[in-house]
Amino acid sequence: MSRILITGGTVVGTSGAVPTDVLVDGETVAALYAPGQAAGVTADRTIDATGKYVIPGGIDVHTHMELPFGGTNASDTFETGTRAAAWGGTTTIIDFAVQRTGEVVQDGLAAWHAKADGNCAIDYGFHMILGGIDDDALKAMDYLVDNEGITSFKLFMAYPGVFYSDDGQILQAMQRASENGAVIMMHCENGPAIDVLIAQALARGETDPKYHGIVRRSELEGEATNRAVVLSGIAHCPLYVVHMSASEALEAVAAARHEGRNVFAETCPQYLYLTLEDTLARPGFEGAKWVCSPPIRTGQAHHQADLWKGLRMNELACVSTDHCPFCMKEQKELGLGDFSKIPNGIGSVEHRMDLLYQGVVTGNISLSRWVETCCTTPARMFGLYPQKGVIAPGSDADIVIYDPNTTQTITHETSHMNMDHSAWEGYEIAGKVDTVLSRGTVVVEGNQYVGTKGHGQFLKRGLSQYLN
Ligand code: DUC
Ligand code: ZN
Ligand code: ZN
Repeated sequence: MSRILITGGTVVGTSGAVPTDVLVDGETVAALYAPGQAAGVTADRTIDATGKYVIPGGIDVHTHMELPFGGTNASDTFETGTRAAAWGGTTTIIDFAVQRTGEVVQDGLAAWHAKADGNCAIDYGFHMILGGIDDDALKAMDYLVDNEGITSFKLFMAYPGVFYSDDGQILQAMQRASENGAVIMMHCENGPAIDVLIAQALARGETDPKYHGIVRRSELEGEATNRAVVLSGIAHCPLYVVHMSASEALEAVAAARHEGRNVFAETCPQYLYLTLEDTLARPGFEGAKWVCSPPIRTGQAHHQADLWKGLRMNELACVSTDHCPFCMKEQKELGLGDFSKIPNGIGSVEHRMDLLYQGVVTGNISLSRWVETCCTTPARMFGLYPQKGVIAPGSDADIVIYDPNTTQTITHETSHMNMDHSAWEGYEIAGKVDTVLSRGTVVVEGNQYVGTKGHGQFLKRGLSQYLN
């Protein structure tokens, strides 16, 4: 295996940015050198990173490749989605394997392995969605933690009839997690109440995409988040609230954290940058591009400012994408004339690192916090650290060389996700991914993808290291 010396760059970690040369030997980082100290070091290849940041590869802990949802399948396969992730400086994803109601958990997991095995450009792990909690599913949780490297389980307070669990089921799964050490990840929206509001809106003839954002009210995300926090307190289990979009939800998590509870949360770029008025409310059916749940919130309230503050204050631990792409043609179009039938999801796996870097440019977060929320904390939260999430001797050489002096504009034509549009069309980005290494192999350089399908390996994860 080859040795690569990355010289002249500034390594960014959670505690700061320091000019450092990095030696990669085979699949791992071999050594770090202060400037000038690597003079006698031999390598097969030297990469000049002068003027650039050298950061740990991004970790997106919330993706849905090929998810069957809303009568169709998310349009990125593991092959196309992980390649797009690599383009954008993400070198690990954690996708959600699915147990539907009535299915055996291990069968759902086997189906997900079959989709991903041999197809991925970068390393990947799985969380498990539990859509049917019964005695067998509870036993399966122990089995997955002990044997399969799956240490986090997602439950849904929304989508009755699809993924929904009631409060009793949720409490039982949380009690099991408190025994086996797993993290419970929660989709916090009050689904039964939302379904009533959906039916009432449709009966009034309110069928356009914008009503998706109106009926899925932020109070119902706040209420569900609070309920999840209370239930996890009773069960004494760690709780990780996924894709947070609303101030009311942040308040519930912040209050629990203030009490010292093991309650964590993530948000996603769409909630930090997009507003209902600019997206879902566009004329005609165009708003369908941005239908996701929880929905993109109104710009008239202060959700975005609160989420940025939450990121700065560690009330929000991670930024993921909830990458769940659907094309307009034949997919989003399923909801023409009925917003509730539009498949829920946005594709962003390629743009997360760039989009969050804009928070550094605008002063909303620091350079270190960018790396912490997008790379390091995701690894620690989900049992991958220090193999992933840090540039240190012995860690996997998942490395991104990021050029802060190049600008780019996001367009569908220049993106690599398997979609017929971009939710980020026209977004100006200050900064650009220059070179990406995945376990010591260069997979992106010189504006080319040079990786291979099947390079990515399944990661058996340990327990969350945030709890140790
Ligand atoms: N939200 C989405 O937008 N898509 C997939 C599932 C989810 O919870
Ligand atoms: Zn969800
Ligand atoms: Zn999701």
